[in-house]
Amino acid sequence: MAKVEWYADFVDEGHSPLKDDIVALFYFEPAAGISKKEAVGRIASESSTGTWTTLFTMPPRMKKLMATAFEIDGNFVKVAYPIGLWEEGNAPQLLSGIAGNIFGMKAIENLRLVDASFPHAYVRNFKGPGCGMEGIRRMMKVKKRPLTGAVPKPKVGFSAAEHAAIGYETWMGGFDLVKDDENLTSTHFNRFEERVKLMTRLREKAEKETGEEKDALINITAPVAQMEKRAKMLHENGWRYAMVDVVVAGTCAVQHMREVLADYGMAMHAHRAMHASFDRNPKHGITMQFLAKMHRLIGVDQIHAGTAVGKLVGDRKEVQSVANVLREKVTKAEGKMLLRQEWGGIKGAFPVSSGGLHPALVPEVMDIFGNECVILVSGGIHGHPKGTRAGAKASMDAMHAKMDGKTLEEAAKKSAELRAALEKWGYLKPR
Ligand code: CAP
Ligand code: MG
Repeated sequence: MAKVEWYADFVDEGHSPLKDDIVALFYFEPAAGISKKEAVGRIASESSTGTWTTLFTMPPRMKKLMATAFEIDGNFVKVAYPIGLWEEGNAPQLLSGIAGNIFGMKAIENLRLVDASFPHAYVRNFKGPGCGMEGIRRMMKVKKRPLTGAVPKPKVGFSAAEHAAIGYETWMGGFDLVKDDENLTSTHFNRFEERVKLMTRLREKAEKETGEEKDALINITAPVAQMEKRAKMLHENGWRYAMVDVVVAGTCAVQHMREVLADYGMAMHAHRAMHASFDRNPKHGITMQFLAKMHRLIGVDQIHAGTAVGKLVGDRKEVQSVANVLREKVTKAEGKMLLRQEWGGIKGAFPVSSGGLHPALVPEVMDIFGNECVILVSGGIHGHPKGTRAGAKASMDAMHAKMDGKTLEEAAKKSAELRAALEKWGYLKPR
């Protein structure tokens, strides 16, 4: 019988990737009756030039564009992709390749894209973060400590005036940033334009009263033309950040808005809502490390990375590897979690730690991330027995205690706000 399929042509365990190849690491489980070799052949084929059957004819250049599965180690496989497969600077096209059809193949029971390493030939087509960590520290005049912020809670429902008033209390408690929640955009009770106007007024008041730089992560997520208008309005009102829900917005929109915001000299805060639909299952989907890598490459300035101690998934090892991907000049390989990545001139981006935090957990988050991060404490300040401003101050006092090498109990002797937070929550790790 004529040869029906050619998946085996995409497997060569002795293959050494070329300098300019993109190398992806997958976790895979073959379906019943499928060998590992057949499975990895399908992964390499379907994510590059192949299809399910042999073909009548093929131009000779195809040979040079085929991906090669070359290192099978248990349920992990590395696949080398010739650089010629990829359009310069087009992130969505890369995802359609190495994170596209392959997740739906019947011959594969489970598949997870763990990481990918990009050669300089690919990285050089991306600009990375416009501000980066240093640019944000200069912009906010925060030299050493983590940046801090909070979302008005409950998530949505406040009028623009109520929202701005809570924002003012947050700033006056010592926080740098007031963040919109991921599902707040422009609702009848809190129109974007109204919120910007009122927040601008209270930002100026808080900056005057504190002498500190204050800003906000105002959510511009919407169809792209609307996002452009919202970015422009933020810029015209002196805001230096904009927030985008990057997973729901999509890679094309994020790439475009990175350009728009960088032209304004503005930083992009990337919320990652929806990420857990594909990154929490250890056997299937796409890791947060890889999502973080793509967004640093595209050029967000900070992105949520988890807490390890809060209410949402992501253990210590994962959040630290995400932080490495975001911050390091060279991300070192880490077992079966991370491939080595040289970032060249691409600036580092801040990991954002948020979700179920309260003052007593701030030092532990700093143990995990160090100071090069953004810490968002939202319910954990608005639930403080003495209110938002006291909650923010309690969190700042906890942060300064950590930086001064003091325990929270010692610091609480001089901070009624921290003492009240400890009395309410202790060291609770919410689920
Ligand atoms: C946190 C939060 C953030 C989560 C997102 C929320 O509020 O505003 O969206 O941190 O998760 O809506 O839950 P709390 P992640 O501080 O009150 O929990 O950071 O893991 O992407
Ligand atoms: Mg939220």
